[in-house]
Amino acid sequence: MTEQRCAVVAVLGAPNAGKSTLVNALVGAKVAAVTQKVQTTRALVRGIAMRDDVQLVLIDTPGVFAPKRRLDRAMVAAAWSALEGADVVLHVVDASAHLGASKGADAHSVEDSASIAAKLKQMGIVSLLVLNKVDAVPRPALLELTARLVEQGLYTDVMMISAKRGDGVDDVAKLLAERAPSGPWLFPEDQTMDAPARVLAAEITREKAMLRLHDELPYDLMIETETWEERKDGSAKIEQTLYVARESQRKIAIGAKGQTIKTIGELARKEMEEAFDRRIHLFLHVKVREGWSEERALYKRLGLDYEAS
Ligand SMILES: Nc1nc2c(ncn2[C@@H]2O[C@H](COP(=O)(O)OP(=O)(O)OP(=O)(O)O)[C@@H](O)[C@H]2O)c(=O)[nH]1
Ligand SMILES: [Mg+2]
Repeated sequence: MTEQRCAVVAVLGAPNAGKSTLVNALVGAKVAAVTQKVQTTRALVRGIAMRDDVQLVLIDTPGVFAPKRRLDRAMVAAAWSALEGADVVLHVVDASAHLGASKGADAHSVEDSASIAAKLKQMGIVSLLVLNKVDAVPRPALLELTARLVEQGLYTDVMMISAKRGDGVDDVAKLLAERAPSGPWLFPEDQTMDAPARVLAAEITREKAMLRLHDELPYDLMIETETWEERKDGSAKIEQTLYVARESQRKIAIGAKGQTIKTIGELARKEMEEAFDRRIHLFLHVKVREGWSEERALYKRLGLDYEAS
């Protein structure tokens, strides 16, 4: 038998760069929530992929940005902690943000991305540059941007991809497999993620809730899977609570005649049935929990450091 090879890959980048989209595409299954809002990913998510008999353990991280609140600080600290034990670092950069940088969110993305590059340099870490969202960028501008980023001398390789369309994703997998050191696989061959099913179930619902409620309460949502009951017919009954910070938000989340929460629940249930390959009975409750983002226990559950500075 030939020696096994395995690469632990840290996927770093500014918020909204497309890190989770890329990890899902590499794994070939949904392991991480994706939305058009920044700060979707809150803790480290591991996706596992096999390529040419090489195991790729992809660590999706929260976007790195200048943190203000406690939760922000813990998320950014978690992102950097992904470097510990990583064999390869991917720096995912949103090419379309760099070319539209006059707008607010895009300007943030460029700044955050530059500070990631600076910190990697300071730490003496070389990474692979993944220029994402090339589907949204004209070719000449893309080449000019690439030249500018490569000039910094921080990257061993540059890949231009569209994680959303899947363009170039296989090239990323191939390169990662080539760079993988010898070492035993860390997970069984057929496993695609290491989070328990109830965590994935909560992430699925949070994604649907964020997509539905993004104008009203993008960041003030937390979902917990309270119960998971196996039924004799092979289906599962899942009860989840969607926590919001204020009573006014609870009304928004429920919507007129309960229509909003019903829609969120239907979308989440459909995706769970696909993810878990079985029938799901989903029950969603909405509760107010003031100051949940300051609760110590929550950080522990998400694997975040409450005291992160
Ligand atoms: N046009 C285009 N959009 C993309 C591409 N990849 C991702 N997106 C979109 O960019 C947005 C952010 O994607 P995510 O994968 O959630 O980004 P992220 O880096 O994980 O974001 P955070 O977890 O918030 O840090 C979503 O609306 C995606 O659909 C791409 O290749 N092209
Ligand atoms: Mg993400």
